[in-house]
Amino acid sequence: MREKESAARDQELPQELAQESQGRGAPRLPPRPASQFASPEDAVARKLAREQKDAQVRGVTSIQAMRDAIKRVGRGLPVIAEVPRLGALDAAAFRTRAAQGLPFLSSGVVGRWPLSALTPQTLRERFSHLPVRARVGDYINTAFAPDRAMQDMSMQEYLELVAGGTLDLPPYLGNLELRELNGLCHWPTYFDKMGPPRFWLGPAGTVTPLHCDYDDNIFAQIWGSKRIFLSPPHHDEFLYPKEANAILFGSPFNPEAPDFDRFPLARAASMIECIVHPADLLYVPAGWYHYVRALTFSLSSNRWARALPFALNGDPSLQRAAD
Ligand SMILES: O=C(O)CCC(=O)C(=O)O
Ligand SMILES: [Fe+2]
Repeated sequence: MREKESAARDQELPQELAQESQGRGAPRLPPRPASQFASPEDAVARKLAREQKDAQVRGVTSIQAMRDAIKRVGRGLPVIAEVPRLGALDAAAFRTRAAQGLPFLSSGVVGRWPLSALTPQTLRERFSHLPVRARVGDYINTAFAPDRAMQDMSMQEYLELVAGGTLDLPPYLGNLELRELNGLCHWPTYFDKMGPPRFWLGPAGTVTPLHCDYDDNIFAQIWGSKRIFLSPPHHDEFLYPKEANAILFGSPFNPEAPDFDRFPLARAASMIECIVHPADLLYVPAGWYHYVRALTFSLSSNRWARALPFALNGDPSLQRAAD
């Protein structure tokens, strides 16, 4: 069943993420955001409506209560210096482990996907016609702004654009739905309810700046490697977070080039570094901050749960009465 959740409930730049196949013919990209034309009252009403919908979908009383609970639980977590590596996990083993509230890597799942056996050349041969939307320009410092620069093009044009490899910060296909690739990935049913697969494609040097998503996340590294920094949810007090929407907070702190003059509190934040390699599956619990840089040409895909985070262990005080 295709869940009712569409582009409107997505995490990063909700309006522009999902590629809707509108009727027959080639899939088209959704329209760009029009939010900058809304009045302040409209913007507030929209934000409230979205927050209520987000809470309803996750079956929680409110997103704010869920965020607070995640941080409260975070304070009781053991401190970890590295992300543990586990083998393949069935759904029961995954859930038991995820309930500990800590990130972990698992191998033995992603490497079996047909997409893992393909190569970037396949994108040229079989998927060059796909419409894609690239993050362009200085997309780090504008990452969570609704009007950041994006460029629509075909997959072929994107691959040509980045083939030269001259830019410090290459254009990035981040957080796209590419439905044509879904059949090549066999996601385990770790979450009872999950959003559609998202794809992240680009050459070495693409960056997703520090942020946290308030949903549990399974992140599959398909081709290439990425460096990821992780920081626990309650360390937001050291990370100068800014709300992009109720379930997405961005931080201006760069763990790869720490500027402690500008962000002195960040000295107290723990930053756990991990490298994801092809065939790794990384579990990022809801509320954990993460910063991601591609070390090579890379393709990743992730899915966010749309449910009460595992770390909250079914906390009844957060559960919403049936609507
Ligand atoms: O791979 C990336 O660049 C970012 C991924 C991410 O932020 C996520 O999966 O939540
Ligand atoms: Fe994220």
